[in-house]
Amino acid sequence: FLPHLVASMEEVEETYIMIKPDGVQRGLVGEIISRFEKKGFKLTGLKLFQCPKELAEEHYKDLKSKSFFPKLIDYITSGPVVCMAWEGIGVVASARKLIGATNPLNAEPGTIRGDLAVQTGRNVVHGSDSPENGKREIALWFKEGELSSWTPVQEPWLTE
Ligand code: IDP
Ligand code: MG
Repeated sequence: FLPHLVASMEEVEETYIMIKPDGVQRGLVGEIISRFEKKGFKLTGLKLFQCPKELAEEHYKDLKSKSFFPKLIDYITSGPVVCMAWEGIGVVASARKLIGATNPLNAEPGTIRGDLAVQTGRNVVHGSDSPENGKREIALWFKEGELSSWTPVQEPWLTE
C-alpha cells in the first residue's frame, strides 16, 4: 500500500482541452464536450477561437524541430478551435485516457480518437500531458476573466 501514490491520484488538477479545427468542422463539439462532462469533470473555461499562428507555434514549441511542424501549425490555424479548461481529481491523466493514443488507429475503441478519427494529422482533440503543462496552456489560451470558478450542484454526489 502506497499512501503517497493514492494521495497524488486524488489531487485536484487543471487541464487544457482543445477541439481542433477538424472536430469543429465535423460537428463533433457537443459529442466531445459531453464525454468530459459525463465523466464528472468541471468546465471552468470555454470559447470558440481562431488561433493566430504565433500562439499555435508557442503551444507546440516542443515539436518545432519535427518535420510535420509546419503542417501542424497550418492545421491548428485552419479554422476555429474550441478552447476548454477542465478541473477535477486526476483530470490530466484521465483526460488523456478519454482522448486516446496520438495515432487514432492505435487509440482504443471508446476513446475520442479511437471512436471518431483515423489519422494522426486529424486527431480532433488536444489534452495537456502534465499538470504543469495544464496550467501553462490554460494561461496561454485564456485571458484573465475568461475562467469561472464555480461549484456544481452534483459535487457531493460525485466526490466523498
Ligand atoms: P498528443 O496530441 O497525443 O499529445 P504529441 O506527440 O504531443 O501528441 O503531438 C502533438 C500533435 O502533433 C498531435 O496531436 C498531432 O496533431 C500532431 N502530430 C504528432 N505527430 C505527428 C505526425 O507524425 N504527423 C502529423 N502530425 C503529428
Ligand atoms: Mg502532446
